[in-house]
Amino acid sequence: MEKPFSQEMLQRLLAGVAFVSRAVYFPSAASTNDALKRMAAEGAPEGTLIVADEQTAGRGRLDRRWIALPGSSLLLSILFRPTAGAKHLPDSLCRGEKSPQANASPLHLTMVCSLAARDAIREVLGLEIALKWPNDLVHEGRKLGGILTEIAGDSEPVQHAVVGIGINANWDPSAAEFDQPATSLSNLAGRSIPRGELLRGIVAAVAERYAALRAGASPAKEWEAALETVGQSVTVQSPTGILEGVATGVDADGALLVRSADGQVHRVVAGDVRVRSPRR
Ligand code: BT5
Repeated sequence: MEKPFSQEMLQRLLAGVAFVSRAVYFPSAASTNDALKRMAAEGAPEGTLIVADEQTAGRGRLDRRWIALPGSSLLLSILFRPTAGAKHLPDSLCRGEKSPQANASPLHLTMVCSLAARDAIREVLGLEIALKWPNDLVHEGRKLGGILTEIAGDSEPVQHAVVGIGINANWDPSAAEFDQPATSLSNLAGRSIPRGELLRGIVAAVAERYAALRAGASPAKEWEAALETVGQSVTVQSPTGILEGVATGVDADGALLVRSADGQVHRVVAGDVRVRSPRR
């Protein structure tokens, strides 16, 4: 195992990233998302971050497990308060209008964080990865990371959201029995991954992309271009059932557009996607 993170190291790594209001290190946490959700409920400000070296109950969506070899992954959660700062606007200006903040749906935050991770992996390691709708970081069909976006309550615009990012850095998960093949950054790079440098790169990229989102720019088009899912024949398992078709793109809200054999285009907002045939 490589050198663990520490509180001092976090402080040093994240110094100068204006978005970060507080960064807290846990050698071990049940789940960084759960720990940050508790801090959020107690009033922690936007830009609070938790980083852990180990999770004893790391989670994916739908309470699936997120597995990580201690000390060899990036495990972090970031707190967003997309509506903070909009309070001073008089009701007359907000009523019926979509304020820029209202664009920060959970899926928009997933887009921001997954694109930021992709950018930092490119910049720090020179590796080109892809994204898979809605929340996976992948390389040639192998999953190397995932994003878990959770909001307080289920109302939009989002009051606060905790986004968890898990990335396989310096371990080999390829023999693990997950529901899709797995890989890691060290497998792809063939060398050890500087986790601290990557962490800083990801948080700095999140800060930049989140500022653009709050200014009203949707990341949906860029996200669509990064999704390996688009252009593929897919089977989508969603809360409303199973759908087969061709993924043709995403809309401005990030919903996946799937054209079924009868020509109808379906809008999918949540679910799991399996690619049935490689891109032609
Ligand atoms: C995800 O869920 O991919 C979101 C993962 C988010 C993890 C971070 S770590 C920091 C923060 N704190 C938490 O507690 N969670 C977040 P989902 O799309 O539901 O995928 C879960 C599935 O991925 C599992 O059912 C496994 O099949 C597979 N899986 C689990 N661990 C994996 C790993 N290390 N690498 C690749 N696949 C994995």
